[in-house]
Amino acid sequence: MSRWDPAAVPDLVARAREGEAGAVARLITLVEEASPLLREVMSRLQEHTGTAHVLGITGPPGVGKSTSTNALVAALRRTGQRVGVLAVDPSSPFSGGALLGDRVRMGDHALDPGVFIRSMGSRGQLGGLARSTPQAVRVLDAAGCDVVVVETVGVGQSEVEIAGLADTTVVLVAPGMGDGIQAAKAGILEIGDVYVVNKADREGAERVRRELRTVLTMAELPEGGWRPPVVSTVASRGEGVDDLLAAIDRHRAWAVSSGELERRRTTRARREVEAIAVTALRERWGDVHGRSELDALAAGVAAGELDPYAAADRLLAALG
Ligand SMILES: Nc1nc2c(ncn2[C@@H]2O[C@H](COP(=O)(O)OP(=O)(O)OP(=O)(O)O)[C@@H](O)[C@H]2O)c(=O)[nH]1
Ligand SMILES: [Mg+2]
Repeated sequence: MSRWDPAAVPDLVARAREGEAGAVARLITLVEEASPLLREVMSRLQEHTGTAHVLGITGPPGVGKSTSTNALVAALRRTGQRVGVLAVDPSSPFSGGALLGDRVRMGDHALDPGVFIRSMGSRGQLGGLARSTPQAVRVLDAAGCDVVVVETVGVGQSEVEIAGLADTTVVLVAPGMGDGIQAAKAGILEIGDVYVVNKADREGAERVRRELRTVLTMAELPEGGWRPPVVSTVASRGEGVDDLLAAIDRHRAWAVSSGELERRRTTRARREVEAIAVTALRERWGDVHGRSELDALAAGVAAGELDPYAAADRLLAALG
């Protein structure tokens, strides 16, 4: 059976739906590779998606995202929920394997069949995170995950955007690094639904919490809006994790009743569709590039026979 055999898709999707880890992993690899099989995979997954709650976890490097995710997974597992974890590292090329650090910190769950953990890079990927993250979420959702946690390092704008498109976005800060003020600069004060001051065992945690509270209380809130709470945790000891889960649950209930969940999912879908369309356009563009059409147009422009706008119009017409 060839690597791209479309005949293998129905079986692969069926096995993933039964929660077979190998099949889930294979589907996410197809997502990373922007495989031509994705068209069929996504059409088969469609009717089985929409039930997972997508939890975005972001914050500066080293703030404790993986440790918190590990603790959250443990708490969710105690209530019998199935959990998917996507650790997205925008600075690394896609690898298919778990990053060493994540493997160590989430190692508690490595053998649990109710937990899927996957690291995804994005550098050099077609369509980037805007396409691959929602698609990987879709795979985990269809595989029966009740919650999908997307951990992203909050360094660049695009990562902040990805994290901000979760159903519930949790922003982590810690004393002595990326405190309240720095967080505001990084733009993460706009995207959090729940804020966590992690490393509450460290000096300065209380001050960071107060600062954050103050900033969040000052923000104007529309009628019936959501005021993000601030939760303190010591993720490495699992302290405060139940409070965090309770805050997440409250946000989820509000998002459902206010219509915000639907709005966010629509926005997420819009980005995904856009990314797929732009990628397809680029591929067709590549075909045009490869043809002699552009050469002829370029020669015409260089010779002064054609103005560049007219040439571009003809090129676009060739894209069909
Ligand atoms: N003192 C203390 N250390 C913590 C706490 N939570 C996490 N750590 C430690 O902080 C370090 C970084 O934790 P990670 O969970 O890897 O942080 P991260 O945000 O996932 O890091 P990146 O993925 O590299 O951005 C590890 O050494 C953890 O053991 C905490 O509540 N208190
Ligand atoms: Mg991490």
